[in-house]
Amino acid sequence: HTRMADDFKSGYVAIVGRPNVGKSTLMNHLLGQKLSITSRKPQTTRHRIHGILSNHEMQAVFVDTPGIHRNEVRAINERMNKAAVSALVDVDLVLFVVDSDQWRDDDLLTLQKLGDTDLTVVLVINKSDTLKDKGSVLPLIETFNDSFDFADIVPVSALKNQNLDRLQEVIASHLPVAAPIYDTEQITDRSERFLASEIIREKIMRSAGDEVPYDLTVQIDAFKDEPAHTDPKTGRPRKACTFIDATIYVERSGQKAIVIGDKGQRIKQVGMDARKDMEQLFDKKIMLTLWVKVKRGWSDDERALTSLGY
Ligand code: GDP
Ligand code: K
Ligand code: MG
Repeated sequence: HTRMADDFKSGYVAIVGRPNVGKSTLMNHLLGQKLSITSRKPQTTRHRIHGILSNHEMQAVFVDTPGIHRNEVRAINERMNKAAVSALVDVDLVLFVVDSDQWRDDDLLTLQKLGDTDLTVVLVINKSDTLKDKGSVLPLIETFNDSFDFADIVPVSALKNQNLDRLQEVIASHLPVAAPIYDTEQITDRSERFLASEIIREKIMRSAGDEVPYDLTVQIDAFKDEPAHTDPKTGRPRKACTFIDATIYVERSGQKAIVIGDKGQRIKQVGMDARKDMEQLFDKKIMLTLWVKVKRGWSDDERALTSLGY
């Protein structure tokens, strides 16, 4: 048990910005753990998730948000918008993330919303690895600086882990002196059950690419930890293992066929990839069983959304 420094800092840090600028990648790489799922598709992140970074001087509780969507009519998008906005209530710091190569009016629009608050905002210019000429980021800085009073500006590459140490220092400098919010051993506020369903969803989104919309969801039907034991029949030692049964819900039978794939190839690969990630994240042996079912119109149905945990 080590004694906490008197000037230990802690607080909530919201990561906001347009879809696909790299918010989830940034959180994962700051934590050194893949907690939030990522893909090239916008709207990959549907849920709010806390990622907890603790070191000897601070604890930052990152809030990865779904992007803020405009002109969305369907129930699921309204829920996502609410999650994005409510993430900003009571945070100590906002990381406003932009893509160094592809910034546009949408970014400024999100920034305007922040302008109405008195939040401390750090501009994080991500994907700096994609810039051939580092100087080309200067007009971006100028434009954004004109429209907002940032506490700091930090260029990074989340994917390549460039300048993330500097970003950590900047974050610590803006957090209030306070005791840690979560246990310093903890890395997320989410259950393994939840993380398992997100990992499966990521593998489908990545593998099925543009063929399935984001209208699919994953429900964990069973999550059973079996401790290490001696098999009563054979007398042989059995390693600890977690049995996970999950159902992938899609909206149409055509989508079901796509998720399953030719001769079941895709679902088999999804299962193997998901299991690998889970074993790494949970640090235990996993047995994963996947099912695919059609649940018509679930993303428009408030009742169904609630039963699936939104
Ligand atoms: P989000 O929608 O803002 O959460 O974005 P994601 O974290 O899902 O990332 C969107 C895409 O950008 C993914 O394909 C990432 O691999 C990619 N990406 C994220 N950060 C970087 C970066 O620093 N450099 C490059 N080249 N790509 C990145
Ligand atoms: K994304
Ligand atoms: Mg995301």
